[in-house]
Amino acid sequence: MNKAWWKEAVVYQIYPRSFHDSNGDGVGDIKGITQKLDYLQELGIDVIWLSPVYESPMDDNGYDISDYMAIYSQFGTMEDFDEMLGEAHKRGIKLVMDLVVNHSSDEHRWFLESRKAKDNPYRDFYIWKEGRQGKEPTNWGAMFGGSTWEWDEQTQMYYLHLFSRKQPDLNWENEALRREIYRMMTWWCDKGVDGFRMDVINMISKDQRYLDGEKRGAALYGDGSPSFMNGPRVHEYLQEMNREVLSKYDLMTVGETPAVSTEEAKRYAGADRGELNMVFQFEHVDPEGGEFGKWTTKRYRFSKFKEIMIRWQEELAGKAWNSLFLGNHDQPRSVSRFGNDTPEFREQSAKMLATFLHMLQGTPYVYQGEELGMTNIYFQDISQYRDIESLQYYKELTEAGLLSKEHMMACLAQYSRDNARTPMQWDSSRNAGFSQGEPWLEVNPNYLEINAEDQLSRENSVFNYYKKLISLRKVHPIVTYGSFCALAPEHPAVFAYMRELGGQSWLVVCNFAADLETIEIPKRFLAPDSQLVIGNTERTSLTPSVELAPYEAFVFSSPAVTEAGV
Ligand code: TEU
Repeated sequence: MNKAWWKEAVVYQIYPRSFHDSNGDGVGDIKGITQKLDYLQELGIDVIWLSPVYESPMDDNGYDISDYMAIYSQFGTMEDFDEMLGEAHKRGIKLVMDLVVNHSSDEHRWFLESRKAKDNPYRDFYIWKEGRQGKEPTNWGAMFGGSTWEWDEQTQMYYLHLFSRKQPDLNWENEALRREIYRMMTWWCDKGVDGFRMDVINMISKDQRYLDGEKRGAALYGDGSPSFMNGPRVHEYLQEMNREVLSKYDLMTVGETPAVSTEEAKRYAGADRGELNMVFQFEHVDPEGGEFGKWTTKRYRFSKFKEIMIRWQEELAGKAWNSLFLGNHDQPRSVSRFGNDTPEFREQSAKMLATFLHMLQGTPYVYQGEELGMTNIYFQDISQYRDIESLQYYKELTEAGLLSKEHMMACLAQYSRDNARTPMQWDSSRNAGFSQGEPWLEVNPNYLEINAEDQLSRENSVFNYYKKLISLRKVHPIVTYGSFCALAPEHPAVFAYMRELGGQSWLVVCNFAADLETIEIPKRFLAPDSQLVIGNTERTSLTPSVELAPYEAFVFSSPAVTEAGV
């Protein structure tokens, strides 16, 4: 298999608004990040993925960009950015930018021009359509509620927005637009950034027929996704972007691609495709909702989750590269969702999840606070939420009488994006050391028990467990390049697999349940030269049949690993 630095890396995602506030205005900022680079170096991560820091009206916390080449003033200045980049590089940490080019803000100069007149030179930078007998051009529902079409008085036409109405979709059919984007990307690359995480990049090409989507059950709108997910020209655009920009630098690129299959993923990230290095797939984190999508109170099903994870490992092997994640700024906290966030099992299950994820083949992503086992916040009142998606759906679904307020609050408690966005818990001082001012979103009151200062000082903390896991990757190529083989695929609570490279095998066993579970151990790990690599219990040796503690995880090597690696 071809070696690459981004395969060997561990990525840490920073959501700047919630990471660290250096000036007491209640909002995280770039200087705040620079101040915490030593912390990240201590953890051992190689790459930061920085959620958007560009100029923005903040309708969607920066995923609505009004100037791609300027920094949002509450986050700091371009000098602050350059300093952060330089300081990160000094510590051997690379920086990957969030590239949001499916849409811009409606306050971007291009859109302000575009909406002025039908013959404005920027008109075709966006997607404008006539209505159908006084109605929207299609029946599509937007990702944050409502229609995907907004009527514009000035020129008496609708514009398309797959997300909020303040996020008009850019028209990738237009070559002039594409050139502008490549120019902007080149500018960031010349500045020295190390790559891009590309927001909903599989939605940039729209089926030009603009057909109505299927309407399910009581849903208010049709599902337009067949017309824009993995659209007709998306691979052509990415190959062009690769030729024009990406191929000229040594970058890491990861496409955010909701609703992508393994077959599609191989097209985006296949080694020989000249597109991207890897994609984020979402099959394993898509809640099994019904007609209201993610608005459900259902917990995940382990058997389904396991089947999905195994399939991605097997089908991408040798052909494309996996990105590995259990949480991000759009998802619930991983320990609350896949582990157990009660005091009894929180640390244990957070370590188990980390073992499970970091030992798979692919590039692992740590979402800020995950390395501390930070949990969902379980807000009691809708006024505590800030996220546009949570607020808009609450309004839409309860006002239409489709879901009761109580039920919607329960859904939000499980799946609201604000769960991931509560401020980072640094220490036990006021506001968890996040800010001297009033935080823009409430700090989780459990910061007194869960915070970085405490965990750095405790050898058996979640933080120190992550640190050890990350360091294993640095020493043992088997973690990156070893093949994957699933064990006991039918086991209802245990996820077990083997990794192999050269003459070495690693056995990874993770109990996803709060109960004792039994698992049979392959013979070679019972031999005298088999050895514990890492684990979250006192266990140091194996028997043919092992009774696992709740949320136990371990990795054994056969034969034993050496300090210098294998
Ligand atoms: O998210 C893309 C996306 O598909 C979202 O609908 C995501 O699945 C949803 O937030 C889950 O509830 C990206 C960004 O990660 C997100 O923060 C942005 O809001 C969105 O694009 C628009 O830029």
